[in-house]
Amino acid sequence: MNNFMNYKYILLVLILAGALVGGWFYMNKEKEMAPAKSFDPSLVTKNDVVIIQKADAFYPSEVTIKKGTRVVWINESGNFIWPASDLHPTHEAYPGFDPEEPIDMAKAWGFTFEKVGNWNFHDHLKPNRRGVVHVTE
Ligand SMILES: [Cu+2]
Repeated sequence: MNNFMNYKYILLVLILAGALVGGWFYMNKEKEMAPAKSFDPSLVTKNDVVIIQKADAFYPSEVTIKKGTRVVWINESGNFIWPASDLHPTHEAYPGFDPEEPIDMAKAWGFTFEKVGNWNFHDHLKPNRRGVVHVTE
């Protein structure tokens, strides 16, 4: 009887541990998949490379960064912006380089580039506004 109780107890602990580990992985995956939300421009750090989006264009529209650098778009356009990877409208050239929602006025949005390459981007709301991020090793 005692052995049987122990067996049930161990089984229960294993099930709970499995649920916890599974839940942890699930939550982490959710976090990874969710696009980073917009934030206040005061949270930009000195390690970020900043692109200001004004009403007519990105300033600058071309930046060169090292892999692992975050580029932050600050919205000074007086309207919503949506900086995202080419190709419009699917943004599949660099999956993840897409806030998946408009960025409000006077807000910022950042993306950390982990892949070396020349990543063209555009404003998803005004696709003729264009730029490029060159990412080097
Ligand atoms: Cu687009």
